Amino acid sequence: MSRRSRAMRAFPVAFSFLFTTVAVAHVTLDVREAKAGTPYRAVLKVPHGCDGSPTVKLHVRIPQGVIAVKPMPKPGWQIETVRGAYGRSYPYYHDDITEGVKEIVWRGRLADDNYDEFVFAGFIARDMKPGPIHVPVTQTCEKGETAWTEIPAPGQDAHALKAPAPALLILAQATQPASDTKTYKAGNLVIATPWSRATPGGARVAGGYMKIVNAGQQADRLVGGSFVRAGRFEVHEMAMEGGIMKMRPLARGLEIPAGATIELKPGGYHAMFMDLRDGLKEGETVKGTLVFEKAGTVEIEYRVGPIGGGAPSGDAKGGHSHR
Ligand SMILES: [Cu+2]
Repeated sequence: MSRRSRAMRAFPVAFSFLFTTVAVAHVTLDVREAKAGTPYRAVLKVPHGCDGSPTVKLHVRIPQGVIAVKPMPKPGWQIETVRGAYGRSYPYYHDDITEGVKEIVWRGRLADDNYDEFVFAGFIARDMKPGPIHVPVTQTCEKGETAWTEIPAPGQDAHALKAPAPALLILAQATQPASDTKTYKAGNLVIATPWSRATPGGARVAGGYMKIVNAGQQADRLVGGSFVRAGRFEVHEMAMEGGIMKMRPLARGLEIPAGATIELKPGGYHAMFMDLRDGLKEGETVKGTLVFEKAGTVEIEYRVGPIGGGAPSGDAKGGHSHR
């Protein structure tokens, strides 16, 4: 490097030292707060290499509770992901998910005097407890490596650490809309609190959930219906197929035995809205119909809850109640 360029570089370095905190020199997240139960776009900022050596690899470990992770491709960089079991199931959009991306590796080259960002999208699990979580990152350079994996002890200032892991503060989940116990009647059937979930961008399907109570002496059958925002409506069940839970349409509809309460819920029976024309947003209500073999057609409204949210009334989360 020439004398001249060295001199020119001295100025910005001096200024950044005066006007910004030490943390600028670390690998950090651009947005450092996220609400439980909301999508999160993680932007990892890489301000320099390892002691002057260019970065050739960034290895990111996804913390527990950050689910449905997808890395954003970067021109000039190769992406590798490691998938694995979450060790539990998380409600997410239409289904419950139990596995996903747990590690991301970017390979490429970033000169020490350049800055770059590495992005992944994910979702903060609905039941994440408020408080800090950490995203350990290992930065490998042509010469050397920095493990951004130090986690401050309770009460300790992260600035005291040499190579702190990028931190993200989880905030309490967005408040659920007030429980709405709207019911609809069709003959001897009562349909309670139909609901759906907000859809991530571009999704073409959504699930419809509710409780159906048959107060009559005869069985009935949910054989179809409609959803104003969807091209098609189907009634689905979840079934084990080769060790994997899969959903499939119920060709003869869903039986509602006399005296029984059938719950349509994530991971179980559900209405399936297909060919969605536009996404569902939290808080809106969307009209539809249900068609029963005996009770006929009934108009209902679905309340749209958050992505990955549960039933609006807490009691709807119990086990199957139809046997
Ligand atoms: Cu389905």
